[in-house]
Amino acid sequence: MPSLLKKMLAPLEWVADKLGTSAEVERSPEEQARVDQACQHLALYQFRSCPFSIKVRREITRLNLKIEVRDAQLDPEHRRELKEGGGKVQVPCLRIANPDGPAQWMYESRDIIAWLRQRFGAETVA
Ligand SMILES: N[C@@H](CCC(=O)N[C@@H](CS)C(=O)NCC(=O)O)C(=O)O
Repeated sequence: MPSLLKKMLAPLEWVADKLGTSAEVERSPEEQARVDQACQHLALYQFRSCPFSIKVRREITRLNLKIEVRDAQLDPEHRRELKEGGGKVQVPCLRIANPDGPAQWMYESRDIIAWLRQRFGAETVA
């Protein structure tokens, strides 16, 4: 997206982010507890007003997920983690911790949203 257009759209995206989304997925308390536990392995590296990050944050809200959101624009430590772990400073990026090996760093808003829907959209949490 051209940067001027991106700057012009940013305030609208911000308002939509704040007002436009509410949790749509409801779970039993037990199911939600399992989902919350699974989400502890996830962290979203993002910029506050990046439209691609906003899209992913809205989907996280819609799916009723408690995923830690890390600011890779203003927080130098998170920026460094993203660059060293994922290989580049591009957001959004979902870090998926793996207890048995190295973490997975998933870039591309579309891929992240598709993964979250597949993992948490249906009521199947391993
Ligand atoms: N195709 C990517 C585009 C992501 C993108 O362009 N992100 C911008 C911020 S909005 C970025 O990370 N730019 C790198 C930088 O500003 O350092 C997606 O959908 O996630």
